[in-house]
This record gives sequence, C-alpha cells and structure tokens, in this order.
Amino acid sequence: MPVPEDHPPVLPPRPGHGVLPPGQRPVAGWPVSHYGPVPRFRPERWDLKVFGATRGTATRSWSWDEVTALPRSTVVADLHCAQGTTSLNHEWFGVPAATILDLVPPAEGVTHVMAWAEYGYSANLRLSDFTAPTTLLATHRGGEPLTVEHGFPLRLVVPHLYGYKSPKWLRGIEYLTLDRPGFWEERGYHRIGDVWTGRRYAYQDDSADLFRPQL
Ligand SMILES: Nc1nc2c(c(=O)[nH]1)N[C@H]1C(S)=C(S)[C@@H](COP(=O)(O)O)O[C@H]1N2
Ligand SMILES: [Mo]
Repeated sequence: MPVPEDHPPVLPPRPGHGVLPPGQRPVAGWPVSHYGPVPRFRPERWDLKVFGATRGTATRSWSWDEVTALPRSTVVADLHCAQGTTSLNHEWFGVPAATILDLVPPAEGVTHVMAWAEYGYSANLRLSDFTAPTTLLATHRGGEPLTVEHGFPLRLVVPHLYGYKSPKWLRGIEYLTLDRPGFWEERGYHRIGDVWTGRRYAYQDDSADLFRPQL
C-alpha cells in the first residue's frame, strides 16, 4: 500500500536494538561515509546559525561554547546509509532538535528545514522529522566527542531517515515555508528518505514533481 505523501514520521520500533529496516544489512563497526573533504574545526570562527522563516525574521547564532551550554540528552539508535549498510547501536548525546524550535520560534507556515553543513552540504527535512523526539544535534557518540570524520564538533542525527539526512559538520538550520531539495535530494535521492518505508530515491514515488520548476 502506498504511503501517503504527508504521513507522519515513522520512528524506529525499538531504536538501537537491531531491528533492520527493509533492504539494510548490518556492518561491523562504524565505517566513515561522506562526500568531499573533512573540514577543520576553528572554534573562534565557528557558529551555528538559525535563519530563514523565523518568527520576526530574526537570525540567531550560537558560538561553540554556547552550544555546549544547551541542555543535552541521549538517544540510542542505528545509522542507515541509503546504499544499504547499517551501523548499529550508536549512543548519541546532544541537543534535541526540538529545543532549537523552542529557542527560535518559526514563522507561521514553516513546513520544512534545510540543515546546512560545512562546504555547502545540505539536507532538507520535514519539520515533523526535525522535531521528532529522536532527532539530535549530536556532540558525542558512545560517551566520547565525535571524531572529526564522523562530524566533530556537531552533526545532525535523524535515526529514522537515511544517513544523507544526517549532515556531519552542521553549521546552520534554515526554516522553510516550501520544501526545497538538499545536496543528495538534488541528485535523485528521496526528499523524505524514511528508512522504515524504504524510500531512498525520488523515482520511488511522484514526490519529485514537487521540485519541478514552475515554468
Ligand atoms: N557534511 C556531510 N554530511 C554527511 C554526508 C556528507 O557527504 N557530507 N554524507 C551522509 C551520508 S550519505 C551518510 S550515510 C552519513 C554517514 O555517517 P558516518 O560516516 O558517521 O557513518 O553521513 C551523512 N552526512
Ligand atoms: Mo549514505
């Protein structure tokens, strides 16, 4: 049965307990996977910005020290790459993404966010996926700060969506009133990318139409 376009987030049945989504195979350990170079962290130049359709159009930014002063919590979950590999049982620690919405209220009509990373990597997310209780802006994994290959100092973790929706080296959250494709979504990957319904590619439904330019 087709999943309706606006179905709510399908959260993991038992996050981090080895239940594999369709078409995924477990991998040993935690391989590194991303496109492009690993950025260097310069704390004095680093900030996290929230911008776009905020209420009152105010932009908010936090320094690294300010980010680490925000309340953080733990989520245990697996990480599913759209290429079919799953690394298991990550204990993430970080700022719940819903906190960002509390601190920077969105304008009326915000439906999506774009998560921005170093070097212009981006991923679009439905607001409901971003504010899901298991979505974190992670600083730690397994009790240790993230390694630089895995996104130090900050990465988004959205366990119920494919890995391309979890940008490493996160630098910004843009509030959107219209969906817009991010880096992989412009290259044929699914705009929602939920692992439990197995939608990896735009051709798996007609949602690609939403990105067709208005001529
Ligand atoms: N900035 C950035 N983040 C990224 C990517 C990328 O290319 N650049 N690749 C994504 C993809 S496709 C996956 S599967 C996960 C892999 O995360 P890992 O290397 O920590 O396992 O990172 C995601 N985050
Ligand atoms: Mo991936």
